[in-house]
Amino acid sequence: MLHSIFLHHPGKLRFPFPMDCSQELLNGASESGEVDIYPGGKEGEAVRVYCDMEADGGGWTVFQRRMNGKTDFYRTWHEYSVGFGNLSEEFWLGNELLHNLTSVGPVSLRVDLQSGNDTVYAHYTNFSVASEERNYTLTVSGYTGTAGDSMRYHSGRPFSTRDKDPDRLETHCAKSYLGGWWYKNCYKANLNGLYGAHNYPSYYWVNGGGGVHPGQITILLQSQTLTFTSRINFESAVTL
Ligand SMILES: [Ca+2]
Repeated sequence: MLHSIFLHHPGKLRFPFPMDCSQELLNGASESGEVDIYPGGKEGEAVRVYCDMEADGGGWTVFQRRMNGKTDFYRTWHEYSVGFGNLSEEFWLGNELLHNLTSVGPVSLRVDLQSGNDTVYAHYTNFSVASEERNYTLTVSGYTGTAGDSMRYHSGRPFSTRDKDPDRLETHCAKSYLGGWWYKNCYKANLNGLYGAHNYPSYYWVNGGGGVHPGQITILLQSQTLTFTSRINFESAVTL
């Protein structure tokens, strides 16, 4: 009872209009699920997202998930810009939102790859995506993890899709590898590529001489400045 009063009384919330899932974590939400966030502040529009409150301390805004291959990821520039799919299953939240979320301050990126019972991850302390005028160019650095650093190869690259290849000097990689991504020539990570095919063009994550084609992928974002453990304080407060 007290729990629900605490959660739903805006005056009690530290962030009544959370800008991302890390603020929602600080509001006391301790279970993963769908939440409205306000990336543009309280005057801006609400955006429905899925918050992961379990991985690495929680507070992660899930940006992409693939789990069953039901959603087509071979999409247009516009579709990647505004986002597509279903928050409870597979989706891409959208490049415009990705730019907005990563332009307010330091943001961490986490990629979780799962195949059967095997899971690996890649964590980056610095992640940002430029504006559409700059073709959503990727900046990523500061790797730690168990998956290998396959994203660094893509840092500095524009996004490209089946209908738009900002870098015309090289192969139209989005067409060759059936996804939308920050392709170079062409990839070491291809997390929006064709789902479930177990051969080279469909590797999601190239690591050394091999590749990973996992059954489940999630891409998570977190504001670096808001990685706290205050959830513990909240939990002790509501059990009074
Ligand atoms: Ca190209």
